[in-house]
Amino acid sequence: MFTQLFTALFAADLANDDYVGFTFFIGSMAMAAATVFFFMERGRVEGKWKTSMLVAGLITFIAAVHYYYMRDYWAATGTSPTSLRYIDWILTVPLMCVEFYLILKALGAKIGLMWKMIGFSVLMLVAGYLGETVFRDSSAIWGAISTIGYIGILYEIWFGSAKKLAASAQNPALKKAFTALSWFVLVGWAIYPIGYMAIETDGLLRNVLDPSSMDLIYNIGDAINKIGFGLVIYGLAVSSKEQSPAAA
Ligand SMILES: *C/C=C(C)/C=C/C=C(C)/C=C/C1=C(C)CCCC1(C)C
Repeated sequence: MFTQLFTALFAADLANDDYVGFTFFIGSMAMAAATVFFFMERGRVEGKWKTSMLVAGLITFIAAVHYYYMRDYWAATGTSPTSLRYIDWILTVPLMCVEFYLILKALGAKIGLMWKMIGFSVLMLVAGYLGETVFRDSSAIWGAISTIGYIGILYEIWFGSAKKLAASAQNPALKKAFTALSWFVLVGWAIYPIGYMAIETDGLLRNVLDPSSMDLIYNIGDAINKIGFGLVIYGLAVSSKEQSPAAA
């Protein structure tokens, strides 16, 4: 009975030297734990931060479910779960753009800013997916197209209207959180193109990186970015409570 239950729940098999597999298992558990945390803590924060906390929890929840499946896929095939990976990203990366909008909304951010950032993220991910699947032999070109979307998001938060709105904020905690999130996008997200460059046909780092390091790099990136992002928002939500309400 117990063994049957165990096999049903943990059908995936993990070899002792499968380090990429380790990160799939750790990733699925870490995302699940973070989801519980963000949903539970949501009840503790001030009303205006509840939506941001909900979205932070949704991001890790969507990732937790995909990691559960990616983990099994990797364990069964030893190959990249590319489609599951990009389905996860096409849902979670736009939600991270929504987080920027939610933080800046009280400062007068327009909904167009959110859609612009989402548009850039879709370009980034669709091009990346095509480079990893249909047009793998010309992955470098698709990687370059994808980078245009990435730079679009970077421009918006480091120099564009998002940056200007954040600079106008009175709340120092909000400014700090915005800067932290911007660093996540600049440094944390830059991890992904490095993984992509492991593609064996024409990846720029194919002579340095083993093809399997792509999943290792993506998994580390996801844990840092999705959980870290949520924690910054949580920190902002909690710190605002400690200040006088007028300071927001
Ligand atoms: C939670 C998932 C996140 C934050 C995923 C982010 C993914 C990227 C920033 C991917 C970027 C890519 C490029 C900039 C060029 C090469 C192709 C990609 C899709 C790996």
